[in-house]
Amino acid sequence: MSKTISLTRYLVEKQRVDGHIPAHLRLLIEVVARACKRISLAINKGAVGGVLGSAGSENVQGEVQKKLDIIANEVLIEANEWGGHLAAMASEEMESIHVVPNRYPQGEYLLLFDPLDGSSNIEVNVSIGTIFSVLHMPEESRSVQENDFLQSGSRQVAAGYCIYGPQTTLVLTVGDGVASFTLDREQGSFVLTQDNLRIPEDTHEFAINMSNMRHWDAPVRRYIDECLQGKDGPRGKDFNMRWIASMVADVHRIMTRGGIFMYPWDQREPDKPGKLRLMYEANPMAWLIEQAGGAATNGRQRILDVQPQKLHERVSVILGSKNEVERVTRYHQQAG
Ligand code: AHM
Ligand code: MG
Repeated sequence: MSKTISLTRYLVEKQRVDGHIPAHLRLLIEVVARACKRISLAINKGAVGGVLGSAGSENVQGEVQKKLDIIANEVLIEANEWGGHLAAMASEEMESIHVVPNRYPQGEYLLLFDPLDGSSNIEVNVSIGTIFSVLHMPEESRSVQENDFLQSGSRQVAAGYCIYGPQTTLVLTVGDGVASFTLDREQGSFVLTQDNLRIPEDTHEFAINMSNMRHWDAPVRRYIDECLQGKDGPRGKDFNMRWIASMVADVHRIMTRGGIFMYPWDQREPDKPGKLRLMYEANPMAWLIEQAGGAATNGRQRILDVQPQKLHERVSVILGSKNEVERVTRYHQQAG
């Protein structure tokens, strides 16, 4: 009989055998995974569960909130606030941080999440996901404040995403590689289905919203132009394109078979560095991608080295197969 390894066992072994994660971090990750299971169930019910459609409100980014955005946010908060592992949480759907209420013990970790990424795909029954990032409270900090969250991505102690697609899959790093777990609905538990995920260094597949082409900066145009010229152009090979419009799904494809994903700065909003959020979208994805042998930059700098100034800060994102990301980054450097 083949041995199945549950997420619980994987994490216990990371704690006990490898000494890689403290007990509180293990429990925190388990609670996040449990919340993802609940979100997955709500998504599966769809129209039958009355969870589709708009909630009639806007989030801090001025985006219309869907019912499932709010449900997923509440599930994550309720699951995580009483366990004693966390000091506070931050979410794409909340303007300011959610401090763990006084009636519960305060822990030493900070949790950030995009509760439901790719919300534009909810109604059309296309893959969506949850993205999360865990930081340690700074030592000197007594009562937790928003400033405590403003740490670069290189300080993350755990990061992951859960994709709600044909399967529900949790992809996780605690800093020693990337593992992926598939939800076994009969057992109600996540089962290890791939360890040590590796992203091929080269690719012939890119993911970018081509409708924004006229707004891009020169280095991004140059890269895509060269890809589009195919095997008769400077790259000497044909490229394929995919764009799901759920970062989780696009990144998951890259985790599985390589590729490059870009949501770069563009001229539509010249004062904003990009569309995607640094702290709960780009940072966790960048760390996962690096841990799987890929690379992630904002065109000029490693995403994990960006020092955040604001909780909901945005960033230009270029990530995936190492050689392609390095090429786009080089084009930015050459452009000065
Ligand atoms: P969301 O967090 O509000 O869902 O927005 C983020 C999403 C990403 O998942 C995706 O890569 C991108 O927005 C798609 O944007 P666009 O619709 O401009 O192609
Ligand atoms: Mg998102």
